[in-house]
Amino acid sequence: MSPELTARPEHKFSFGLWTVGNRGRDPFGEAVRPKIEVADMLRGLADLGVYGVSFHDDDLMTFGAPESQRRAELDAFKKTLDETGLVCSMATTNLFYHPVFKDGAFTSNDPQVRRYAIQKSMRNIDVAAELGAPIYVFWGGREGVESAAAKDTRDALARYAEALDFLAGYVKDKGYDIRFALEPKPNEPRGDIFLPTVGHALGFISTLEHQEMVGLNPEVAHETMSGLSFYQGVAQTLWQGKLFHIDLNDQRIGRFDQDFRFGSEGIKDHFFLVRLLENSGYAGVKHFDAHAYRTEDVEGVWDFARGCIRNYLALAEKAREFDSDPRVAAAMSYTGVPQLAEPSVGPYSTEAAAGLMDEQFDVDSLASRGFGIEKLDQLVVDHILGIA
Ligand code: GLT
Ligand code: MN
Ligand code: MN
Repeated sequence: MSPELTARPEHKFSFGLWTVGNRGRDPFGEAVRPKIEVADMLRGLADLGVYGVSFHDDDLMTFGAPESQRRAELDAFKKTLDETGLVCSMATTNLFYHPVFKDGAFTSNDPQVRRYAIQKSMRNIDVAAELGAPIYVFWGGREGVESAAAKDTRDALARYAEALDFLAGYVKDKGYDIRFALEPKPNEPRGDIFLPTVGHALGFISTLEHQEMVGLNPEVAHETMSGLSFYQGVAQTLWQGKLFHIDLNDQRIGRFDQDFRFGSEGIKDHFFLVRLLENSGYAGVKHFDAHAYRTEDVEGVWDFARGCIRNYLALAEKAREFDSDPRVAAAMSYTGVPQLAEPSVGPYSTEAAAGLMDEQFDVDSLASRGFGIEKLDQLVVDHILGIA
């Protein structure tokens, strides 16, 4: 195997400003790394062959600063995007950091906070449109509760939907070419967060007024925190045509949100994930929402960023090798993988139902079959370990 393990823009990798910009603060300790200037982050990312960057309003333009200063910060960002050739691939609102959002943003019990959160989002949607960002993410980190006595969840979900309907109306009214992507997370920073998993979010989207313009931004770490299979969540999201964006990182089950370097923990899961993304025709960006270990200095930050890319490209190469191995095709055929793509009964008709009723099944013979999955899965492991 001789994969080229460095990125080119056509791979469509992206990073958030807050990822390489993470200074290692955690609830128990202060920053351990110096601030990297936005322009230096963009240059560093462009040098790695990255395609895009994403930002929160407050990453880019100083919160509460006069409009003239915010405009200057935005113009400087646009200039560096032009110089580096990077694309602004996603934007989002910081609705979690300022104390005003301690009880939530779109779902705060205080209607004035809710109106402010929607206004803050509208302002940054204008910026996203100016920068040409096609995706606007909503991560509702503060949308939740510690005590279920504090909110009627049904009201909270109604307010959440109301805010998204309003903002979708704003995008349409302005004629912006922007789609929304909701990012589920089960907990942290709230005790319980609304829309905790991919499944909850997919169900919620079907209640929205402009549901065609709302999809998901699932994150490896968040689904894994719940002990759920990220692969299965992404596969269903793709099947429902709702994979608008994806947050790639790594995580151990049952821990806090670790946001580790992509591919540093669950290698087998990530093999299947990368294979799915590569084979599905997913055309969006592959967005790394992760950060370097707190032990690292600035050099370690760039090692971290290179590692995310390297692991993705290596797994993509492994997936291609796996899919072109004739032993894999034979094992899959034995297992019946291609047969699952064939309809079982076809669409309902009275005749089809009568035909099925008349059919005789040799249940014992059907039950005696082995599916050969041990052999197939060992080929997966052999390919990942490089011993196939
Ligand atoms: C925050 C969170 C991420 C979200 C970002 C978008 S902010 O860092 O942990 O998972 O994707 O708001
Ligand atoms: Mn994320
Ligand atoms: Mn996370």
